[in-house]
Amino acid sequence: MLADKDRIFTNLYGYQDWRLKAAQARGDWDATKRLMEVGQDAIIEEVKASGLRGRGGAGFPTGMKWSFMPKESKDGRPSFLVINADESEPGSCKDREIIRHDPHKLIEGALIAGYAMRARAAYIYIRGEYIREAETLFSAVAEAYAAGLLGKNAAGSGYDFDVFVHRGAGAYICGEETAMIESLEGKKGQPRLKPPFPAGAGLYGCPTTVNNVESIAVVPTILRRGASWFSSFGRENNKGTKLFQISGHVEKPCVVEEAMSIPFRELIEKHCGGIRGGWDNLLAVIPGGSSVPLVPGEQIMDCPMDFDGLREVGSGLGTAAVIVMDKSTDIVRAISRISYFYKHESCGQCTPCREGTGWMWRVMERLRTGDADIGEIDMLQQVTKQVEGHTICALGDAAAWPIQGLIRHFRPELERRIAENAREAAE
Ligand code: L3W
Ligand code: SF4
Repeated sequence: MLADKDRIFTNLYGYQDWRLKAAQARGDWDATKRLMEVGQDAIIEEVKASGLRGRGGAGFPTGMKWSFMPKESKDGRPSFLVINADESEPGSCKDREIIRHDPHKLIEGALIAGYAMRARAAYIYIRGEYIREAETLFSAVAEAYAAGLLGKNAAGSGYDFDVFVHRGAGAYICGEETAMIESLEGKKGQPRLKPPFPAGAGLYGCPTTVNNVESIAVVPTILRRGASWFSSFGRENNKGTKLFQISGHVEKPCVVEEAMSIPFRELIEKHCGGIRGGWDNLLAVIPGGSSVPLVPGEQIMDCPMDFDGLREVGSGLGTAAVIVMDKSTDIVRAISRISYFYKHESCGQCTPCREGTGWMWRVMERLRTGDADIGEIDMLQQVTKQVEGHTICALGDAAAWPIQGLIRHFRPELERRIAENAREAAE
């Protein structure tokens, strides 16, 4: 279990004040100028050495992403950092806790990351439903300006840097990085084709890096304690500490910072008081937010909770939103509800997603009630393959994968419902 002294988010539960004075007493904003003095390239190298991978779902190496940003401005164009606080993935609620209780870690991280990438400003895009969190963030940013930590000569570093907070309006798709950029520009939030990646042409056509809240908020501590400290947690390719958000049928749902790669059973035993009704009652787990396939209980027990471990069991770490389902769960209904979510949130600009998500949801509903033909299970599987990989953004994949997981692991349950429905109809 991660020792208290190794926790980055020391106010995760809000036992202390989030405001600047209290944050400084916990070590935030301590000699930030000195952290920056090592130079922009040295900061990027340190983040690379730490092994930090993006905490928003895709796990792209953070230092490498930063290194794609230009060192010299082309045609006088500024560079930007965009921080993705549009936390909308069902099951995910970690960025909310950071903003509620440790906002200065994020703001200090924004300055350091922005400086490393030679960015002129950071835009924090926060989901519209996070009303109180946005208020906290606005106040924390104002405090930082008032204390000279942002703006001209930020934190005495000689570097000018602004932070703007922008509220979203309730669309899940605005969490996709290029849709977020469109939305920030005042347009409808629809993903762009990549490439070009944002580092080449992002916000207002300028070089831009989009990073998740957690990815940015851990940076000051990584620099203070050193890359080797951060990389001492987890295992090769899966380094650091990580916020896990455990919901569903555990005794005590929680958000907790743990070492990456902690085995599933240990995570649940130590922090959630076990599975409701005991381990024999575990049915399945969605380990990374609704976009990743479910894993049957018996296959995840000893699985290291990291990018590689969860890939080996046919799923993914995603945002580390661990949704636990016990045997009381109607698993077909649960996945059908997730299908409805993706149908509802599709931005509609590409046909396989716009049409496919509605199709998949309607077939899922028929399978839920059993009012389907047995051949529709394979047909649904084929439809998911037509959607997966054939769309502009990852929402199409995210809609396909949970259904593929259901068919892979729970086909007998689907067949049972169809047979039962047919039997009842015949009676
Ligand atoms: C430059 C290249 N940049 C990749 C950058 C790219 C992006 C990052 C990852 O989806 C996942 C999705 C959801 N040159 C580059 C490059 N990049 N190649 O690296 O890119 P990518 O395309 O792998 O992922 P993505 O489109 O950012 C994110 C999954 O996360 N997810 C849910 C997310 C929900 C939240 C939330 O609510 N907070 O994050 C859960 O699994 O399905 O697969 O920056 O530009 N050659
Ligand atoms: Fe929009 Fe779906 Fe296409 Fe993404 S995959 S761009 S959400 S229609």
